[in-house]
Amino acid sequence: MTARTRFIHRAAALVVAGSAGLAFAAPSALLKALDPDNDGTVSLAEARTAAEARFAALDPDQDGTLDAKELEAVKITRAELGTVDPDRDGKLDKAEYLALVELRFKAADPDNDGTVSDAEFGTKAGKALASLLVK
Ligand SMILES: [Ca+2]
Ligand SMILES: [Ca+2]
Ligand SMILES: [Ca+2]
Repeated sequence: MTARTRFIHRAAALVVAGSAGLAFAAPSALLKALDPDNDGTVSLAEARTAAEARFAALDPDQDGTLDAKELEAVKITRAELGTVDPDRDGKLDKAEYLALVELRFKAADPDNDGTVSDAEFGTKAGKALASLLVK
C-alpha cells in the first residue's frame, strides 16, 4: 500500500465513523426492519404491525395471552402492568400488548411528532419500545 492509498483508506474510515453520528446517517438495522415505507422513521402503525408478529413469537403456546414468564423478554414494569392490564390477570392479551406498545411509543417520542426516529430508538424509552417490536 502506498502512502497515498493509505491516506485515502484512512480518510474513508473517518467518513464512515463520522457519519454514524449525523442525523441523516444510514438507518440502523433496527429501523430498517421496522420501517417498510422507508421514510426513515417508525410510525405507530408500523410499530403495531411489528408488535403483532412479536406477540405471536412471544406466545409459543398460542393461547392468545402472554403470562409473566412469556413477558420476561419485554421487561414489563409494575406501573405499566397497572395501566395496560385492566382485567388485572397479570397477563397480556393482544389488545393489552398493543396498549403497552402505544404507551411505550409515546414515551419514546418526546418531540411528539408521532414517529420514532433512529435517535429516539437510542434512548432508554426507545429501547424499551424496541423490545416489544423485535427480538
Ligand atoms: Ca416509516
Ligand atoms: Ca390481561
Ligand atoms: Ca419522534
